Amino acid sequence: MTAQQNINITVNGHYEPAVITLKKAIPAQLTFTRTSTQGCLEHVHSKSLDFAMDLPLDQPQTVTIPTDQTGEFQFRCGMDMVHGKVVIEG
Ligand SMILES: [Cu+2]
Repeated sequence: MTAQQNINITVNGHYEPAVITLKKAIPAQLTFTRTSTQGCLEHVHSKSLDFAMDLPLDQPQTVTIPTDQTGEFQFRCGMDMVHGKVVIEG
């Protein structure tokens, strides 16, 4: 039984990994670390996961996301050009 789901995402012109699969009802955190000035990825946001934050270079930023619903939830860069998604499975 996993008590917590902690996912590290590297932001390096894109999101890696770009697809993150999580289990429903287990608390989850995403930690974004931007390691490149490439692109317009200094901001990340998600309407469906209800977060928005800046990503200072080489400073990991962590957000807690809801896991109460199954489905696919997109997150995007500041200009909505680069996408990633969280898939929550039951
Ligand atoms: Cu962008």
